[in-house]
Amino acid sequence: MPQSEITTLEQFIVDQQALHVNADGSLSRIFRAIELAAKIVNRDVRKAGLIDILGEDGSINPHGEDQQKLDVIANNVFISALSRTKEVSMIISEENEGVVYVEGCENEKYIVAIDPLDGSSNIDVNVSIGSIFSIYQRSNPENNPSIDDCLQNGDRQVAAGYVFYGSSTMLVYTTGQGVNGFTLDDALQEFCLSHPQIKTPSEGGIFSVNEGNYQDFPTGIQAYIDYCKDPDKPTKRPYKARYIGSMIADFHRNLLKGGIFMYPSTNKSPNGKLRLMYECNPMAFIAEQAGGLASTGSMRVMELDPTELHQRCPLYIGSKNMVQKAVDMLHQYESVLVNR
Ligand code: P6P
Repeated sequence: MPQSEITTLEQFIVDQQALHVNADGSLSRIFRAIELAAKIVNRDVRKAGLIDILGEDGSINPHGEDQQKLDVIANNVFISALSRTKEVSMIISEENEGVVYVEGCENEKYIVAIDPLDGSSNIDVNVSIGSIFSIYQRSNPENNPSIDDCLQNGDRQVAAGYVFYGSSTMLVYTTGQGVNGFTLDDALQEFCLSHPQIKTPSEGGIFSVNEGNYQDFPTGIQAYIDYCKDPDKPTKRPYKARYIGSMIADFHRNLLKGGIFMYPSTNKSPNGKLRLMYECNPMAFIAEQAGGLASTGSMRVMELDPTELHQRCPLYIGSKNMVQKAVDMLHQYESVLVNR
């Protein structure tokens, strides 16, 4: 790409800010902080095998899960970078039980929800992982900050995105004006616009689900998985089964090529496994902005009003016709776990 055609994330942020006459630069400062954190985490992820940061940290996260060392490093990096912007009053993180109140920023207007390193169980086996973020404005910044400010549904997000530490490192995000992808040029250490205005195909040939849980899925989802596997030339089935065990990797491939990612409810996890505030909502914002769908099976993910910081919800996300088909079959069989 000729040098003159490179658009860096920094320039893109400046250009986007210029489009909003009332923009005061505070959201831009948050994006710059996320960019810096992404570069630091990328550096550590890329050398994880060379220095002693692989494996478990020995501590337990709020959900009773063993924390990987890189989980802790990534969490500290993102919280530090966001706090230093002086634009963020509260941070919600998968790695922190409660709200992180940023000292001296009680009356700042932004809240950021993060999964600092999603898929961390894959770190030690060199499988792609990622960081996810979701940004809200406080409904009442003049009031004392509280958890109530944080419990907003996904339709109220002002921005959302993910950093994908894959064969290349990408930052993909939306502010509601479409979805743009930036690839990190290692030599320049700049995220450069590589995927402008991403649109996801309405149909796809990939389904992503942990079939190890098949017996425990709602009947309608079992039927949809069987449908994906049934040979049918006109609809180009059987679809390809692709499941990496790292949502960002599965989501990103399906976003570009077309496909559906599912994490249904099961007996063991009646609300699925994935977290609403910092996994499902940000990915749903991106999916819908790219022309796809994101459903809990009962409603659009972004309509679900949160009641807890770390609540889970079932997730069906990706190409709109595939998601619609899966949800239709779920309802058609009318078999929710509670009635089985
Ligand atoms: P399972 C990683 O832990 C994660 O949160 C997602 O990134 C991934 O898609 C999912 O869990 C994998 O869960 O139960 O299939 O191993």
